[in-house]
Amino acid sequence: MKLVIAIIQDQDRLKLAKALRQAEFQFTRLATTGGFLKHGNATFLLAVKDEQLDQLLEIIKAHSQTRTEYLPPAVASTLLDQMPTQPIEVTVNGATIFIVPIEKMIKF
Ligand code: 2BA
Repeated sequence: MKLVIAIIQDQDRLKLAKALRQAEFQFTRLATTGGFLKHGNATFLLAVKDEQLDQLLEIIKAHSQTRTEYLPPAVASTLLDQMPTQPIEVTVNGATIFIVPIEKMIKF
């Protein structure tokens, strides 16, 4: 079994949750915040059998979208060590996914 930790953009959380339910995946959804942009994002936790992994990744890929953000110089200067002269372009991936082995899963 694997634990899939998927960080996706807030705008995609509802459609991804719906698709996961339709495919009968169990999941936990956390409201999280990106350390750089300090925007809300969503983190999904899913424990799945190894043979379900490809299907799960396809669903996440199909329901998460890469977007470009433009940070005004004044906002960017609070995140970086310098004051840029132009807005900073930031590409936010549709999903950042960590896959880790599960030694044991227990429910009481
Ligand atoms: P944030 O930390 O808010 O980062 C949003 C986007 O800002 C990132 O998109 C990246 O394009 C950019 N970015 C992050 N740190 C930067 C820096 N020091 N300098 C310049 N640009 C920077 P993604 O890489 O697609 O990440 C989207 C979200 O996924 C992140 O939101 C964070 O919540 C999570 N994430 C990404 N990589 C991670 C990692 N290695 N560990 C834990 N969480 C991660």
